[in-house]
Amino acid sequence: MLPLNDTIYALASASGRAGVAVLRISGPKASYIIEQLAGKTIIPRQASLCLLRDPLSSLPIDRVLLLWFPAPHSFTGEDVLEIHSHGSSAVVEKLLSVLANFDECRLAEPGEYARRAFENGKMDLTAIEGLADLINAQTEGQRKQALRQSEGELGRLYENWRADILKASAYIEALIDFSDEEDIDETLAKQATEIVEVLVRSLQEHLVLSGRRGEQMRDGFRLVIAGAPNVGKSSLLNSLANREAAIVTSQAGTTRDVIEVHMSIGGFPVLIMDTAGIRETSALIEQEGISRSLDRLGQADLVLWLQDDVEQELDTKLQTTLNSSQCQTEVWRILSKADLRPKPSKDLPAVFDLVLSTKSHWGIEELIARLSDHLAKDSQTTGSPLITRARHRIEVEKSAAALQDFLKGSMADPELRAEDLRLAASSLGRLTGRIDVEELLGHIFGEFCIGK
Ligand SMILES: Nc1nc2c(ncn2[C@@H]2O[C@H](COP(=O)(O)OP(=O)(O)OP(=O)(O)O)[C@@H](O)[C@H]2O)c(=O)[nH]1
Ligand SMILES: [Mg+2]
Repeated sequence: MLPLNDTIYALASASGRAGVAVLRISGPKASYIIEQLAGKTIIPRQASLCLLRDPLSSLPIDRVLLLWFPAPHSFTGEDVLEIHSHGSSAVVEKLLSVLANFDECRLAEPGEYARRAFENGKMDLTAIEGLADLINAQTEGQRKQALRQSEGELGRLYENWRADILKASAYIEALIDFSDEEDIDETLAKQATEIVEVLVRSLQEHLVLSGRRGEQMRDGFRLVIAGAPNVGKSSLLNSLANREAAIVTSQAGTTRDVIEVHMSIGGFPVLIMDTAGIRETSALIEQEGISRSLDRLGQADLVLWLQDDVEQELDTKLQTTLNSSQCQTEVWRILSKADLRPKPSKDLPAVFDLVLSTKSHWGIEELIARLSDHLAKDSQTTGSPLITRARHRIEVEKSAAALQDFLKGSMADPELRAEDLRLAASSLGRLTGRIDVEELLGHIFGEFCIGK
């Protein structure tokens, strides 16, 4: 771990030419730095216009705005100084080199400000993860969810649950102490059980409600385009992406690798995957491509199954494909190349959800509108905050399993029941960073760039 008593500094705004650049200094030397550069003390939390001078030469550096946040009322919980200077690289370089001349003052490591905020109890781990997501948010839905999490909503939920588990633990500990008085024992066991029953319901509801929705919002909803060769899958990908992302030819078996395109549909992040057409083949490369298609179908959140024909045997083909890929998710059946049919909408068999033609750009808008509705329904961000990471899901599942062990187990072994509760509480504690998280920290803070 890096020493916490160093004063750290970094450019908080993006590098490159800009109107204004923001440098952030955090640590015990910050107030000394103000005096040395500005030649005066300044009022906390008020913008002060100052001419900064290099303390070695007394020559002016830049006229800047200073913001001064004395500890503990700052982002990191330490003394923090923000310098809003002119945004040229010359000004920024000069300021950084002047700061480097101060003793016990060094450039911050990536994520070090957030780490100090965590160490000083300013934010729990889920809030820090939310902050990383907020900085990286690319769609409106991601922004909303990340903001809620960075404000500590998820952390508070987990901490409340952990407090309830500790309450139940206290009853069990008391039961261990009074173990010779039967009626007291019974009451204590009953009180602990009541708390745990409510908790199990809440945790399970949280898992079910979140489904994969929180993770989808963060990592993207996985939309897989699949079907037989040559039905127009790659053409559909290109139409949706509005660019020639995949090669289209009249030859069946054109696409071999999975082609991924990230895009935003109705404010939601979507990862669209175009896959190799599925058929029996002896060609080695194509076989590998098809095995990748099946793989992606197994992980899909929604499948667009394309057909350019309406033959009965295609139903069997779809079914076999879904079985062999272990695809559990919703499938929309789409009749492609509608321009080749005389009256596309009238002879549409009921099995199809949609008809489209990429050639005449027909039905594409409707598909996007339906996807947009589907995502909105699937990702409502009201109600309790959602699980956004696999790390959260795993710990909540572990905690729920330990609580169920508690309910299933016998009260004749109170020590074992106490251990169930301890396990349940420590899973939740790891989520907010209350306990043994050292090994996790490097990973989480590594997501940040320098200056955050
Ligand atoms: N008439 C018509 N032709 C289309 C349409 N969409 C695609 N095609 C043609 O169908 C052929 C196959 O298109 P692709 O998009 O490469 O089909 P694919 O499903 O990706 O094929 P594979 O990658 O081989 O599995 C090309 O010649 C396209 O020009 C359409 O809406 N109407
Ligand atoms: Mg293709």
